[in-house]
Amino acid sequence: MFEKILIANRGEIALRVLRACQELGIATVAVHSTADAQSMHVLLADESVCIGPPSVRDSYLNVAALLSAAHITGADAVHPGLGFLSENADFAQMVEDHGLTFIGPTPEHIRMMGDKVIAKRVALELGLPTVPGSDGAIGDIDEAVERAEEIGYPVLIKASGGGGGRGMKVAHNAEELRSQIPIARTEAKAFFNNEEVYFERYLDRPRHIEIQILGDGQGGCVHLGERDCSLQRSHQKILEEAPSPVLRPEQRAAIGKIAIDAIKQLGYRGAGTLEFLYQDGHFAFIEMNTRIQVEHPVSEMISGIDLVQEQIRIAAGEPLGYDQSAIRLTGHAIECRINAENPVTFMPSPGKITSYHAPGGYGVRIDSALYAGYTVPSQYDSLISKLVVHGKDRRECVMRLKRALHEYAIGGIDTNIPLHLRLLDEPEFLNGAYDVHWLQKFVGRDS
Ligand code: MV4
Repeated sequence: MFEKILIANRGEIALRVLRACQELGIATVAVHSTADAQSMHVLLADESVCIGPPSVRDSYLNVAALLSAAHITGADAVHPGLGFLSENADFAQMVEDHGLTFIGPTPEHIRMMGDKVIAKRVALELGLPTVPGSDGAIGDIDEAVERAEEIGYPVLIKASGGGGGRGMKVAHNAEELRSQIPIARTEAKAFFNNEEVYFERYLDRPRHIEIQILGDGQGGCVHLGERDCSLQRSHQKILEEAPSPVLRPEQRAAIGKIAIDAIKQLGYRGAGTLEFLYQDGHFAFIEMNTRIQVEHPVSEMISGIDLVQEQIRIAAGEPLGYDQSAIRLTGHAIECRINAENPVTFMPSPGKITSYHAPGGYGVRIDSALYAGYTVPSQYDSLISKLVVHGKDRRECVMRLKRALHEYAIGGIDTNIPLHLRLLDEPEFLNGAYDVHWLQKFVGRDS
């Protein structure tokens, strides 16, 4: 097992990784920008290194500074957390080239899944259901139109270097497809430095359902069921739950088996997430994430498995040591993402936390690096806390979540807690009848 892990991240996820290290008896190195010197992950780590000024480019994305910090502290592994360098294959390779262990998948798997055209082709080969589309990158426009006529309009043009919803374009007919492809290419080149684009049949009211998997790269592999992440606004997830309110146990078992078969064939090592669109009872693979995700706690709460500890054990070369028959998914879990933002305008609301009281009690978990007196910096994203609640069923979980949200007191800044409370009173949320477009309509309704 590792003796010392450098945590190449900040905020709640840095603290999440730090806690896993401490429970495994592993020493920790925090890194921080000058804006984060007083952060919780820095205060609780065994050692800390300042890696640069507030701008992420010069600090959390500064590979030379991170590798130097690992070297001077004698760390033997690097946990990238999420965002930042967590899905950067070159960084993973560089960490390994410096004699350190990258806590995550191989650089090859990261690179493969980072290219959405390759990821989709691999998914198809592995037996995952996908949405019919251009079958690879769009080359000749006439060929693209011909293919679109076969599968039917509307189609959605996506960037191969994209993901997460940026730079997508809908085309309702051949004329629109012809005009949108060059625009999509230009934008893709500008956003992702990769002009490759592809298209898929457009699903008009999908849910976003993702499967959490763990593989050890030695044949061991399990899934921890799904998370329903359909409640999003501008491609920002707001609330995630597990299990999905719309899946029956047979459907879960079926897609879970397909996911495990795929991951085993890949020889995948680490934690990963297969993202699907789900509509009219059918799953279609869209992307795979090769990192730990923000919403991983909901899977932990229903499975009792500490995903970050498992990431570390797997990276150290330990076999998973259990199979799917050992996985028992119980009850229901919901995560509310608490953002420092105005609950009506969604404008960021950084600043000093003047008072802080976190909820507690049975089934309540807070993943947050906040404390009274801390100043939420303006340079980073606005996620400041994750309230994660577990209950024996969805009804109990929702009631517990409501009372926990009412207990939560964050003074000095605006948060979206009022939005979460409104959401939990909404009949369509309560009966689970929402798709990926529902929340956007809900928040737009009375503003
Ligand atoms: C789609 C789609 C409909 N049809 N693909 C957006 C994020 C990116 N990961 C995939 N996205 C979508 N892909 C086809 N073929 C609709 C979306 C989509 C969406 C997906 C998940 C969560 C929120 C979304 C919001 C708008 C559109």
